[in-house]
Amino acid sequence: MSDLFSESTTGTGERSKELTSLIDGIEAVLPQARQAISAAPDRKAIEQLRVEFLGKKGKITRLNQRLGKLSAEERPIAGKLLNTQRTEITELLEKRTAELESRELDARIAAEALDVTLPGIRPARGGLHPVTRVAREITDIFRGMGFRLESGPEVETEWLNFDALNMPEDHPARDMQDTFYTERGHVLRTHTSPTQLRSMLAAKPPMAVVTTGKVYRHDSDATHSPMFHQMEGFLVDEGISLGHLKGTLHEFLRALYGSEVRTRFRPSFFPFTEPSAEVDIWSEAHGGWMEVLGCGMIHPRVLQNGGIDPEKYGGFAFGLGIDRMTCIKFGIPDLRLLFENDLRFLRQFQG
Ligand code: 2NL
Repeated sequence: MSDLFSESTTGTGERSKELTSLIDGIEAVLPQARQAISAAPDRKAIEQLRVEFLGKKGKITRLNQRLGKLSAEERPIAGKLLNTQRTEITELLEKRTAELESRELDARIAAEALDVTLPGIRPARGGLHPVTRVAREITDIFRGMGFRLESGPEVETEWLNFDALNMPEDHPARDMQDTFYTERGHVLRTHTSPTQLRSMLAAKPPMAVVTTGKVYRHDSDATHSPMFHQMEGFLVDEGISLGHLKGTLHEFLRALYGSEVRTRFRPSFFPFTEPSAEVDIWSEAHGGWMEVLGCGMIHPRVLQNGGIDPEKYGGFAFGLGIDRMTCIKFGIPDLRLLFENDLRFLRQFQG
């Protein structure tokens, strides 16, 4: 049968019964192993077969223990045969393992394959909030006239939010009912004016600045939200008059509402401007004058608090509610719709 067997027995008489039986045992193992290994479905089965054939209590090991019962002449014959069988089984296990690994890899590649020709899943398209759109439209007009855009913190010192703006301790707007107080000496800004003062303090005239952002007041109904958006602007230089204020705002309103717009300046009062005015536009749809802006010449005390010499410089300032402007522009009946973020509402302003 085996070359080893015939080689080793040439010349020297009969082989022992023990050797014959051991060789039969050894030669029976390989076909068994070959059959089992080729049928092993996975690597776990391979491991079990490795233990069954080559492990400490495995078939090959047990046959190896029987070598001790052979004579010194016969032992190498069976020993050599056992070694070649062990090597053979080891190789079979390795080959099958490699085969299974490559099959696993093929399966994974097939399972994870992407068809790059399939149409993608389109992300839903977003749009700018109508308040953002109007804020950009308005600030773009002022930027076109040479104003620069600035923003500032929403938690402000009481000093910048009130005192510096000529609103003393007993001013009604400082009342707990209107203002959200945070930690000592701080408030959620009730207007963007403190940011304007920061701009004044940070630079020297001539300057022209617009500011937009969220402001907060303790107030909530169809026309008041506790958080709303304001835009303010100011210009400071030598020799600034009410004429500059009227010209600038008239130009702004023509750019926003069209060159046919009719405007009206009406005397008013703000603590931080003197004189002060409110600006109306004529609305055919509304059948009357509609207030859109507040403005005035910056109060000398406010200029001083902004680090500007009121003897040398003058300036004008103005403010408007962006949310109100948005409602007017799109005919939105209730301010609260702007803050609910209902997609059915917001989708109407995509574009
Ligand atoms: C309105 C009116 C106004 C200002 C805002 C201002 C700011 C500084 C100095 C002087 Cl730092 N004035 N801002 C002036 C007049 C009116 O807003 O109706 N806002 C919604």
